[in-house]
Amino acid sequence: MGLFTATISAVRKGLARTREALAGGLHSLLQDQVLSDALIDDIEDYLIKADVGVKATVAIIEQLRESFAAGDIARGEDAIDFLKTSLKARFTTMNRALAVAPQSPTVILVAGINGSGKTTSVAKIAKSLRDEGRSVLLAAADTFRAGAVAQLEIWAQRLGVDLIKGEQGADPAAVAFDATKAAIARRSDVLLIDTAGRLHTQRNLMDQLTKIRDVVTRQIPDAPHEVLLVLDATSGQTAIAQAEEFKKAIDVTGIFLAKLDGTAKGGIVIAIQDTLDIPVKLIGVGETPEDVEPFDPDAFIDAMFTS
Ligand SMILES: Nc1nc2c(ncn2[C@@H]2O[C@H](COP(=O)(O)OP(=O)(O)OP(=O)(O)O)[C@@H](O)[C@H]2O)c(=O)[nH]1
Ligand SMILES: [Mg+2]
Repeated sequence: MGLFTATISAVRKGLARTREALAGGLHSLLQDQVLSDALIDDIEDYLIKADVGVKATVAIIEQLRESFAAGDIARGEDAIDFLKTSLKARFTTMNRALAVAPQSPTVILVAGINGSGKTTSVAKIAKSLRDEGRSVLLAAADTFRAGAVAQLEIWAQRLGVDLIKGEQGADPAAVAFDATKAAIARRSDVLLIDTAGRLHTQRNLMDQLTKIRDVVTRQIPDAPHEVLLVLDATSGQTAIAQAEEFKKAIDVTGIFLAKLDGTAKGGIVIAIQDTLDIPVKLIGVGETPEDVEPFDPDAFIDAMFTS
């Protein structure tokens, strides 16, 4: 059984801003209109503004122009259906389920730049897994930022899950080591490791991340089973550049795209699909632990366009 089998659909609420800007804008532009080259130019602008990315936009607009020229599409409204179908078609089949270890614990390492939403995302994953009846252990391996351990500790208390921590300034790899040992001893189903925010330019901090991974692997050879990179959807195309850099340091297995509710540029999911060969696995659509959804491309595109 995969993780995250039972979550409440929050994606529509989370995409409200994107839907308003993209679908709302396109709808007023195209409703009761006969399609034209000028309107197709405007559609192109909307896709770029929604952060769909140049690659997808150029390809889709080219197809749209061809279909328009061939007389296959004539009405403005039909162009929206065309966009939905073309956007959905860009998502190749990728395994978007969280990895599950053949033998517990499943270890999930969470990384990303400062403030991207890591700790909140850890709380969200912990809650969903706990609600599915799994035992969850948290590791507060952000010993760098003052208050970081306390922040995760509060989530642990609220959610009723156990936490392994070190003192502020302690070696985060030592915390990860202790937590892995504890997860094995306690027969936890899942160990979630929260880490400090870091930039790829901070060499020592990037090395620290690989050190955290290595101490886990030393105890459980096939772990971490998942390295989730938390990206902030509001940071737009720079999120993609960050992912490229993290990939160089550590084998990122999935993306948790946080803060989709805070942006009208939800099209970033398509740009990620087009440029990175890392699947978006989960999306964050708010600040509470309930605000998480497994990423489903078709449902996502529908939510982007359906009012
Ligand atoms: N609207 C919204 N806010 C979010 C989401 N995820 C996280 N946040 C907010 O983003 C801010 C930063 O979140 P954290 O979880 O502390 O981020 P972090 O990556 O752990 O930060 P550092 O540990 O300082 O690097 C907080 O105010 C969160 O409530 C989301 O999906 N939607
Ligand atoms: Mg944090």
